[in-house]
Parts: sequence; structure tokens; C-alpha cells
Amino acid sequence: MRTQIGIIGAGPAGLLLSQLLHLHGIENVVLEARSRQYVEGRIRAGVLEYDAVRTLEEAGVGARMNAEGLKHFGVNLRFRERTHRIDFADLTGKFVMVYSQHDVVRDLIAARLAAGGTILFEASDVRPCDFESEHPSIRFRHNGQEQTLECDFIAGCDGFHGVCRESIPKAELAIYERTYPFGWLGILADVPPSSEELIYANHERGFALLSMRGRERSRLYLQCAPDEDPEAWSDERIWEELSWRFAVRGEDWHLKRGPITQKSVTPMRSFVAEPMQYGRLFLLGDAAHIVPPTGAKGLNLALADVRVFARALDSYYHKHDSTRLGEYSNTCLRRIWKVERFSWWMTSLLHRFETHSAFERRIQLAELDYVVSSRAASTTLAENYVGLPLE
Ligand code: RFL
Ligand code: PHB
Repeated sequence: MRTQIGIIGAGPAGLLLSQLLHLHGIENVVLEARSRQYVEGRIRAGVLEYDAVRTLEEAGVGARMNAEGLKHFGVNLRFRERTHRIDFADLTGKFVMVYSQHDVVRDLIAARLAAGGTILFEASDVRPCDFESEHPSIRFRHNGQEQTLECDFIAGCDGFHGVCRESIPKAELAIYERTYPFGWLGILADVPPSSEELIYANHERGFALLSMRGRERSRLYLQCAPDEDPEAWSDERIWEELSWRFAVRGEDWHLKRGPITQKSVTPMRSFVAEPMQYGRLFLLGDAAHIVPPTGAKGLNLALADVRVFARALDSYYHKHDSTRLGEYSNTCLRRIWKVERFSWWMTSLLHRFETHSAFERRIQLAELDYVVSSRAASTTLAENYVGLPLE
């Protein structure tokens, strides 16, 4: 088998890349370890930046997102039992779109298959090979047969636990990493969201976040130990804890409860591997970087890498210019580090740190107070949250 771009991973990065390349007339094949059903059912991110919405529209997969997604023109910060709204429309003129990652994935798979694209699900033992040479290939097993996909370039879109980053010699990559002393217990519940817009709560008992999946389902998170066993949390205990952390004074507000249909714990980490290219192997999305979810940035960052890479390949194939390809890693890393900084800052601002002294706790609350009372500080949060401009 031969193609121009061999893409490993059918997450949002691999699928959007496949779609954009298709629109540029560049052939590609996607190899995915899991089944289509698994990939389409994986509940993860929920917030799309302003320009990510445009990117998906330009990729021809905006119809369902625009019909079913919820435009949010602000978010709420809750601390000391008061709610403060950050008004994106006023501060930036932009919005974010609340639309599930698995719906983005579904829309992209449908578009690729309708256009005759090749996605091989349940490909096992996938190995990027010979990417130091002019003739890279990907070896894998599919339907019980050993196969080789020859290509011009390999796109490593296989997430944090994939094979691509691990295939690059250790001495060639610099790793920058931070793990946080907590995780998030995330739930999905069959109950309409208790707030029209997201609520990020800083509370003595720990952080909590109220989000949603459409108008009928709530997505909620609470700060927990990084190795917390979700089974130790009964539904009753989860709702009790969330009620404590979202407690508010002087407002007619309460947390609506309903049946919990999913529960899981996510560890929190910041991670960057540099550079994002080795020979003819390029890393995109979570394969190269991770942010803690507090800024809602992981998916958006993956989509931004894809834009840069697709544009570079367009120049390479259609203008015979490899400059953009050579600059791919540096171009992406400039944005990535700003987003790493924002995600780290939101995490530091909103969580409870066991190691904090009473002094540091006061400083954290003072910073929150500053963020919501200074137009300059609110704008800083807002412009990062809706997404920094694309290059
Ligand atoms: P993905 O989505 O992990 O996709 C990688 C794909 O590669 C496949 N794969 C392989 N295929 C073939 N061979 C192999 N050896 C393979 N190894 C792996 C995998 O099966 C998978 O299909 O990476 P990608 O495409 O880079 O996308 C990144 C995003 O998924 C991720 O950054 C976000 O989900 C992060 N994130 C959030 N991001 C946001 O922008 N906004 C949010 O609100 C947000 N909330 C979240 C999040 C992530 C979370 N979790 C569970 C990690 C909330 C949570 C709880
Ligand atoms: C989500 O809806 O899953 C979500 C929203 C905002 C975040 C993280 C996750 O910061």
C-alpha cells in the first residue's frame, strides 16, 4: 500500500488532518488501534475555541456543530460563595462553542468515509519505520495480515500513550514535564445543566467544574487524589461533595441532581516534547504535549497543530516549498508554550494545594478577586480562554 501521508491515530488530530489534506488534494491513510465504535464513544473534551469552530467549518464539518453546539459568551468563576462572570463578548468580541469531542470525531469520520477516505480501524502492532530516510513506512497488522504502508511523511497523531513519540531516539527529544498532586473525578449525568454557562469553583474542599453535553446532560468534575478509585465514590457522595463546592450565597441557585451514567478519574499533567519532528516523522496533538484540563485547551491545541501541518504540506506539494515544513515545530511550540502557561495558571488559581500555607491561600483568593475586578486581568483570562489568534 502507498500514500502521501500516513496518519497514525484517529483522534481529533488525525481525523482533522486527514480531512484538511483531502481538501488540499493530498492523499492519506489513517491507521487507528481501536474500533470505530470505541473512538466515537470516548467522552473527553467539550469546549471549542472561537477559531477552532472556524477551522471545523472550513473543513466542511460545521453543520451539526452549529445546529447542536451551544455558543457561550462567558464563563463563571465562583469563590468565597459568590459568582463572578467573565464576559467574553464584551472583553474580546468572541465566544466558545460547547460541543463534545466525540461529536467532532463522529462528524469527521462521517465526512472522511463519505468522501471515500481510508481509515483502518483496529490496526494492531503499528510501527513507524525508516523515518530517518527519504522513504518512511508504517508496518501494522490488519484483519490478521501483516501490512506495510509506504508514504512520504508520517503524522504521529496517536495521543500521549502512542508509539510515535517513543520511536524517536531519546537523545533527540527534550521533555518538559510537571505532574500535579491531584486529579479530576469526572461524571456524566442525565440531568439538565444547573447553569447556562460553565462554573469554575474554587472552594476550601477543592476545585469543582460544572459543564454540559447539550441541554439535557451535565458534565461535572471535582478535584480528587490523583490515584482516587472512582468506585469509592457513590452517586450520593459525589452529589454531596459537588453541592458543598458549588455552595453560593445570595443567589437563588441549586445544583440539580440526576442519574450518573459515567465516572472516571483523570490525572493532571503538563508535558511538552521538543522538537515535534524527527526526520519524516511529525508529532501532532497529545502525542507531543499535554495540558491539565482546567483551561479546556487540549483538543484546541491539537487542532491548531493540524492547521499548521496541513498548511505546510500544502506548500510542500503545491508550491514545492519546504520552508513551512521545516518551521513546523517552532511555529507550533510558540503557541503551545503560551497555552501551557495559561493551563498551568488556571490550574494554580483554582485548585486547593495541600502544601499551601494560610498565606498562600490568601494570595490565591486575592488573585481571583483581582481577575474578576480588573478589566485588564479579566481580559487576560478571556482572550486566552476564547483562544489566542492563529499564526
Ligand atoms: P487522542 O484523542 O488521544 O487520539 C489519539 C488516537 O490514537 C490512537 N492510538 C493509536 N492508533 C494506532 N496505533 C497506536 N499505537 C495508537 N496509540 C494510540 C488512539 O486510540 C486515539 O484514537 O489525541 P489527539 O487527537 O491529539 O487529541 C487530543 C485530545 O483528545 C485531548 O487533548 C483532549 O481530550 C483534552 N481535553 C480537553 N481538551 C479541550 O480542548 N477542551 C476540554 O474541555 C478538554 N477536556 C480533555 C478534557 C481530556 C480529558 N481526558 C480524559 C484526558 C477532559 C478530560 C477528562
Ligand atoms: C468539559 O466539558 O469536559 C470541560 C469543560 C471545561 C474544561 C474541561 C472540561 O476546562
